[in-house]
Amino acid sequence: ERLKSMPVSVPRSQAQSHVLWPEIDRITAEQLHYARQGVGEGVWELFAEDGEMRMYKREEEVNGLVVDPLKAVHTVKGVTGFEMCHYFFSPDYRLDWETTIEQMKVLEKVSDDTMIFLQIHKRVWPASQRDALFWSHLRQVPDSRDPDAQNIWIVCNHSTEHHSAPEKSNGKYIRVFLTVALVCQTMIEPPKNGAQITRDDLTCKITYCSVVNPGGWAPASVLRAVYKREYPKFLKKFTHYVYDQCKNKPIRF
Ligand code: 18C
Repeated sequence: ERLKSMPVSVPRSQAQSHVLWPEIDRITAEQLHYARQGVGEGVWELFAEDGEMRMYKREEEVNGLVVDPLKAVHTVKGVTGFEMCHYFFSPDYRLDWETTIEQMKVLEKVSDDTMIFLQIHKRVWPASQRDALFWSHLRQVPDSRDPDAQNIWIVCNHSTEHHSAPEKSNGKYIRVFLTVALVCQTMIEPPKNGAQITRDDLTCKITYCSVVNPGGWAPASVLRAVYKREYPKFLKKFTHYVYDQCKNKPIRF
C-alpha cells in the first residue's frame, strides 16, 4: 500500500523546492531557446573570429548604457558538452580560467546543480569597480529532435538578490546585471567496428550568449573596447583550459 502512494518520478533537481526555482526554470528554458536560434538575418554583426570560433554582437543601449548582446559559437574536439559545462559551472575551477575576477564567493549552495555567486570584478579605468550577484544553474537538456539523445547541457547565469549580499545601492561597487548561457552539445563520430569511443571521436558544439548591463555610468567607448578584448580572450582561454583538464581523463558524458 505504501509503495502505491509513492511518487512515480524523482524530482529532476533538488533545487525545485527553492523560492527561486520558477524563475530559474523559466529563464533557463528561455536562454536555451535563444541560444538555439541562429545568427542569420543580418541582425548580428561578426566582430571576432579565430579558428572555429565566431563572435557576434548587436549594438544596444538602455537608458544610455551600452548593453550589447553577444552570441558566440565555437567547436572544440576531444571534449563533451557535460565536461565544458561542468568546468564553467563549478566554483572549484573558476579562478583558473576567469581573468576578469578579483574575488568569488558562493553565497548559497542551493543544490549540486544550482548556486548563488557573488563576484568582484577587476576595475577598468576610468569606471568604478563592478560586482555581480547571480544564480547559476547546470542542467541536462532533452533534445526534442532526438529524444534518446541526452547530450546537450546548459549553464545559465542570471542576476538575483540575496540576503547575505551587500545592498547594491550602498555597496562599494556598482552591480552589473547579467544573463549568460553556455549551451554545449556532444557530437559523436561512431568508431569503426564497434570499437570503444575515444576522445578522437568527440566534437563539442558550443554556443555562448551574454547580456551584461553595466548598472551605472561607464564610457561607451571604453566598455566596447573591453568587450571586444575580453570575450574572445575568455572563450579561447576557457575552452583550452577544459581541453587540457580533460585530455588524460576518462570521458564524462
Ligand atoms: O561568462 C563568463 N563568466 C561567468 C563566471 O564568472 C559569469 C560572469 C559574467 C561576467 C560579468 C561581467 C562583469 C563585469 C566585468 C567588469 C569588466 C572586467 C574586465 C577586466 C579586464 C581586466 O557569467 C565569462 C565572461 C567573460 C567576459 C566578460 C567581459 C564583460 C564585458 C562587459 C562589461 C560590462 C561591465 C562594465 C564595466 C565598466 C567598463 C568600462
